[in-house]
Amino acid sequence: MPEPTTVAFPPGFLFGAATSAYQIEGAVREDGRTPSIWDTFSHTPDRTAGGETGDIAVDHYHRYRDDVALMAELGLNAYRFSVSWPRVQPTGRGPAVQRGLDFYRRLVDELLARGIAPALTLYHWDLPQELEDAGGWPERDTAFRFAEYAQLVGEALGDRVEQWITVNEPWCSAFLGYASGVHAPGRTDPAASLRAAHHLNLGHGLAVSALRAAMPARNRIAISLNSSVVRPLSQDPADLAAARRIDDLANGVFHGPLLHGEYPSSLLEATRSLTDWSYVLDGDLRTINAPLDALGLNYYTPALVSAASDGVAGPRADGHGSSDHSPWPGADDVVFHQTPGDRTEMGWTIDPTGLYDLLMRYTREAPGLPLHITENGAAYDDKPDPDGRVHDPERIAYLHAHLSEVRHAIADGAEVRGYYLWSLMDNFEWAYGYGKRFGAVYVDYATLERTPKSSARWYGEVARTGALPPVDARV
Ligand code: IFM
Repeated sequence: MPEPTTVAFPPGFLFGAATSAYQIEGAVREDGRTPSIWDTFSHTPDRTAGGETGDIAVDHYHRYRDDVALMAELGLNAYRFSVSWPRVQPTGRGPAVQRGLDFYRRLVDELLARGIAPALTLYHWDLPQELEDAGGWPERDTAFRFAEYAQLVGEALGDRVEQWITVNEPWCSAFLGYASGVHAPGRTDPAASLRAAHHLNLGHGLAVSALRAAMPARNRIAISLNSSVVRPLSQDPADLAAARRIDDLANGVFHGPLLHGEYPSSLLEATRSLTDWSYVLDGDLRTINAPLDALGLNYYTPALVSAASDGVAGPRADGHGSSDHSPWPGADDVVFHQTPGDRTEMGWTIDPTGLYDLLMRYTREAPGLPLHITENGAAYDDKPDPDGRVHDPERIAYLHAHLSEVRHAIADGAEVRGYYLWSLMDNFEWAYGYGKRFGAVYVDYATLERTPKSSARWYGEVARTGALPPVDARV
């Protein structure tokens, strides 16, 4: 019998971890930072589990040096983080606050000194509250405010950060924020959510040109989409049409204008009763369609859908929190089914083939565009053993299976350049509070002490060697 072999990744492949500002930084009132929509939302009764907030989070603002040292010790060669907009530009307008920028400059310098490539996300959901008070993402002006903020950060950090991501998961901002209301700002207005989606797209496009003007040409700009793999329950034409509708709302609404310069006509048709799309002004699609240097994909689980037999869907098993309001505008007659298979603590079915399918889809739709998996990971109910160690074999199995599919896609022609595990450490999981642990590093929330789980050591070894060990050697 042949010896089991390791599976090597291409030289220079980035093995990183990802976080976002509100989920880890804390220090919400320091150095001139003002509230974002997530501060307001999490401080509103009944919006987050147990009323938990990101006030302290995991105190990364004060512990960033130790966190970077830990990443280096583990062996990671890349780190994706986000900049808190209200820390840098508190009201969402006007000049930058130097102390806010200085924090990110110190963080980036620390990363570079340890050989870890920074990947900076400009918007991971923390809109300055003042901009929401002025109308938020459904308002066109927010897109222009975002481009101005992008320029400020580009000017300050463009000399040392080469990888830039404009917006993280605009789907969540638009549809969880403005349609189902399970995310900040908690509005439940389907028409507004579609306007928000367009203005997030426009903000991205305007930010791309602001960044290109402000930064050295070598820097690379991307966007991170939580593109869904949408599967029909059957080949029945009604189920295929349902899958198409959800695919338009999950994917087409973003990669249509971003990659092809137009919204899918089927999306415009299906949402006609909610909106006439008249806020898509001349030139917007050209702005949004600005060439990208890479595409970021965040993948967790596929969606399985069918048409409702009586035309009315029951409760949605779409994994996006519970709300009486759907995050799928104009698709109330689509049923979401639980995909069979093992699930993570989020209730999300584990299906690594979805990641392969997604990578191959983008390889077909955007040939030659480098792809980065900017998030992938799993929440488990991790607990320290009596000896203080945290063993998480399920997470190792999850990572192994997904990284194998990444390698499989590379072998089949996908230009994948990097993979970022979500998340570096346990943190504030939005409406779920601190109850869902996605970290490779365990955080004791009473002491804020960090303990690498066995998956962190395992993943560090993958990063160090650039290869996946044989499956049997994974735990
Ligand atoms: O924690 C989030 C992250 O902020 C965005 N993508 C999904 C993760 C897990 O839910």
